[in-house]
Amino acid sequence: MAWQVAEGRDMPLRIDVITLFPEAFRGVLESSILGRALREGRVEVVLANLRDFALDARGTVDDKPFGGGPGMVLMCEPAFRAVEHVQGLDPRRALVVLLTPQGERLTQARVRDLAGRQRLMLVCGHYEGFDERIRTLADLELSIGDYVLTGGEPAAMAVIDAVVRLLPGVLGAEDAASEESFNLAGLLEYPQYTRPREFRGMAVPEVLLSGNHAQIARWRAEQALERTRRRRADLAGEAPDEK
Ligand code: 6GU
Repeated sequence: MAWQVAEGRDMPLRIDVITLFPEAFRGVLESSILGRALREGRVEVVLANLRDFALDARGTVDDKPFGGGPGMVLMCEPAFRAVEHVQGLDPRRALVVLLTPQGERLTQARVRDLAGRQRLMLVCGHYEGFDERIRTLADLELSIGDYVLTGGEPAAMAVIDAVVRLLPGVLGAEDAASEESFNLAGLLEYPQYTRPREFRGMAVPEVLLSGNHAQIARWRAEQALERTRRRRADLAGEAPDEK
């Protein structure tokens, strides 16, 4: 109906997480902004334990790699059973996201894309790796940076946090606006200060105390651009400074 098009979503985002460590998510999901978003029904997070989908009663989910080598590899069957079962828990088809250091590097543009979906399923890899065939379950593989974690859980938490803060009503109107103006411009934030005006010889820049809002806005824009050039020339669309 014409008057319903504004939001583009008639149910809150649902995020399913498949993990060997569901308990690791509890604290993160209860904390401040995420906790409030969940309590207010702005997002739904459903945790599934991969071990519950093992073929044997002992809950075996990993095995030795064919061809030899160190460590254990996540087996196909539990992963396929888990993803297929969880997919069926809701009529909306979830975008299946595999967390792996070999995935696409997560960016704010991808976070915006994910925040616009109806349903996500985050699958956390573990052990030394997973059977290559598990990749066929994924619509998308994501990494949160060029370093190696012992498992995908901290990466899944980072994805959840970054996505949920973009959902309607999760942050105040001011923060939502700053996401638009600054992150869309692709710049780092400008420096911020609060009381006291002077602390251990470090003074708050005069312009911020001036009450001249046009001048303050100009100073902040200059600072954001300068900071981005110095620290992240890649974001400013310039060659990085010599180290
Ligand atoms: Cl998604 N998983 C693991 N194990 N390590 C990572 C990662 C993911 N992203 C960066 N490092």
